[in-house]
Amino acid sequence: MNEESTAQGATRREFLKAGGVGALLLAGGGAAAGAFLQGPRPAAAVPTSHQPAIKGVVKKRFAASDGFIVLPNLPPEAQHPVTGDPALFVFGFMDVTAGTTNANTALSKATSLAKGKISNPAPLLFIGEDFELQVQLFNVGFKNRPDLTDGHTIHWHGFRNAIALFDGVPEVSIGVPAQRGFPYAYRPRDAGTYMYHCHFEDVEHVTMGMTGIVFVRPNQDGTPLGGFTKFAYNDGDGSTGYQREFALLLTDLMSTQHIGSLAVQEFVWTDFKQDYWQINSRVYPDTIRPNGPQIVTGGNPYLTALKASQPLSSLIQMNAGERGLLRFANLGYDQAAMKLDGIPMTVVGEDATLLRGAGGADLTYDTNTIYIAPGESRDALFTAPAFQAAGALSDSKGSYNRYVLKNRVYHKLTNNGQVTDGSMPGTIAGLGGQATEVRVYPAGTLGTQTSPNQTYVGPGLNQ
Ligand SMILES: [Cu+2]
Repeated sequence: MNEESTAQGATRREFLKAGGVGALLLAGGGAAAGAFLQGPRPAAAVPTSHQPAIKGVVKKRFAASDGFIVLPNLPPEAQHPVTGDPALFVFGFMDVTAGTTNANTALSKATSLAKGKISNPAPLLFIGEDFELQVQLFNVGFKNRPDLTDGHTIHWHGFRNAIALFDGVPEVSIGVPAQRGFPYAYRPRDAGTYMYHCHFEDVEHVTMGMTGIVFVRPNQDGTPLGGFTKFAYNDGDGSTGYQREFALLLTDLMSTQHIGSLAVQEFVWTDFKQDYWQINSRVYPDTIRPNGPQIVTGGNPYLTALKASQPLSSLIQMNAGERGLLRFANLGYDQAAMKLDGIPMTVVGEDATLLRGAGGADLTYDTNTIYIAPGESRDALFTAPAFQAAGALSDSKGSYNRYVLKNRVYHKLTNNGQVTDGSMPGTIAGLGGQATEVRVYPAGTLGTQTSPNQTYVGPGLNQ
């Protein structure tokens, strides 16, 4: 049965020819009207193409709470209340799936694991098309603001098929009160890059850090096409294929607002003026440090804190000749203009939609600057240029050519007005903020990517 079919075996075109919806109801007769009263219509009455089989279920448990992040050059008032170290108060989500296997004690376990200890951004989520994603959210309350009893939600931002109950807008669905849990379920039908965030008092909760990227892998994945086995979309020709993918969440914040929140100071939102612009909740040069578990602490309290609070690297490491997919999502409050100097990017998707027009017209475009408004996403492909030995730099992985990916707005390349001095090995003096690096190594240097944003650096970059 295809989309043109109905329960009665006649095609939709024939019904339209016979008089449209009125004729459909008449043709359906009493049985259809009765079904509405008695419950769901028989399965055969629904076109099968509208209800593809669920391929599997991905189960997660998330906690919502507060915590602290670290950034260079924080104002002196930004202190961790226990250690006194520089730290900025945030809200956020934490994946507690591994620690909360017993459903009966999950809330108390989530509380002990996450309360006051969450990280930013929210955990990176990805799922295959036609799988079901189940996220049990526990609102474990705030450790550092016990006077607040804010609810939290998960809003699946950009999904076409969200059910209102699971949409996370508390005014029209369900907010999760403190000390309660709620099971979210979602069946993604369309591949692409999306985002998710808390929608409870969302202006505050979003800038406080309750933001993350979720992407949906296409059904086409795993089928060799055009020399690739991984794809951004169901393109049918391999044109969105890639070897390595990188999720880049763009956000911004005003440190004074966070400091005031911890000190129980009301914030006047018309005064909002950012002093940090981040990628995956870090600023340059922290953006190029490896993923959290690999960062050597070395007794440095700042790096110890960074590893725990902002574990996701934005370093883009490529073998020469490979194709990379950049999954940009903007949940900041400004438009972002992300520029990759020296490598053209091809935008193949906007807002989780393959850029194809009527009749399959190719609407993709090449650019060196990608403009992304708040709440939007872009999927951009690029090919790592040939390795050039002349002028190459080196890190613990070997020799590489460096390209800079940065917001072209100059004042967003600072960390509260400061730039890095370049003393960290391999970093660019004079740069900060919403910037990261693409490092291109000779072909064959890096192994196959096994997880998004994978980093391949050893101790050399950890100092
Ligand atoms: Cu919230």
